[in-house]
Amino acid sequence: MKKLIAVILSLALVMALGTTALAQDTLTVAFSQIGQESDWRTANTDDVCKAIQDAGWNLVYDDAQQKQENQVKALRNFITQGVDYIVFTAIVTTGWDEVLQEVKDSEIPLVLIDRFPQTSFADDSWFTAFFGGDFVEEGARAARWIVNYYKSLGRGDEEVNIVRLEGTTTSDPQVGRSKGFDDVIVNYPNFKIVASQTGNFTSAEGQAVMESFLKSVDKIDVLWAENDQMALGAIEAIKAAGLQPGKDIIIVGCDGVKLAFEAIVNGEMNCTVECTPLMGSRVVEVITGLEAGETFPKIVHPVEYVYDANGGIAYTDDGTALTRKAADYIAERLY
Ligand code: GZL
Ligand code: ZN
Repeated sequence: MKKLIAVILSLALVMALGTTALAQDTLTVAFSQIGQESDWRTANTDDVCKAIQDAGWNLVYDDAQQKQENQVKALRNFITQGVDYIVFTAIVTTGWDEVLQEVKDSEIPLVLIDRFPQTSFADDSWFTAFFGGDFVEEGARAARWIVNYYKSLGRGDEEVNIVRLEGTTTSDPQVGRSKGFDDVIVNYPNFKIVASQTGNFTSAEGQAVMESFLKSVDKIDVLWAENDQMALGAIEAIKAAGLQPGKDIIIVGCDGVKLAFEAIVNGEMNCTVECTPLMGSRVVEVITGLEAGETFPKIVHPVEYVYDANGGIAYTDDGTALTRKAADYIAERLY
């Protein structure tokens, strides 16, 4: 009889442990990342991966090295592995319908960050939540800053020639920032974009395209670079041409990375429009919430600012938000 009780007790124990072990079975979160093209991207990768690991979850990470086909492969691998969640930022806006239909069919929840993929799906049930910059607004802020900067110098009526370094062609930030900038600058006919070409968000390509602008454009007053990395490359080209970046050519970037703050503080750059890469806490918040059965607003943009040398330039369409002095915030810049 004693033996029988011992057997029943040990069975019950195994059952209990078994279920608790199952319940505590850690989540596996997969992250399809674009590549390593900029300081922004590196900061985004580090922040999201650290947050997932700090949450105690298993991380499955894939770096697509700037190739869309690698992201498609990664998404398919995630489905095969049966991960619990997929975190995804799309290198370009198009070409995702087929693989995102497969993700939808797998019923693995999709958490979108950073760059948004266009799809032809009938509704937005294919993703749980998006968190990332408002790229159209970021482009508009750059244009508003340029106009208001010249106005602050009493030079708002001058003929101002602008050259633009575009981001990765057809990526969400390139399409959005270009549109946002165009939609504002069109209201100021004396501010003209005289050349616009992609530098693919990298400093090397930004430098090369700026070299070609310097050879082909007679008078360049302003450079608008759709990310700071390209602006930093362009600064090298401007110096090599014997010109003073930040003075002979006004330079506006986007992201708000530390190297841009340093360039502004040392007078080689004039402004950067912030686009935060720090999305890890939001990813953990959404996944934790989804685990508890919560739902989330589909599109959420972080609060973002604009930084320049002296502060005080208006950059929102109602003119209420004013730029921050980069020197006052450089200490907290970790990326
Ligand atoms: C913006 C992000 C862009 C950054 C670039 O959210 O997708 O990609 O602006 C990065 O620096 O390469
Ligand atoms: Zn938006």
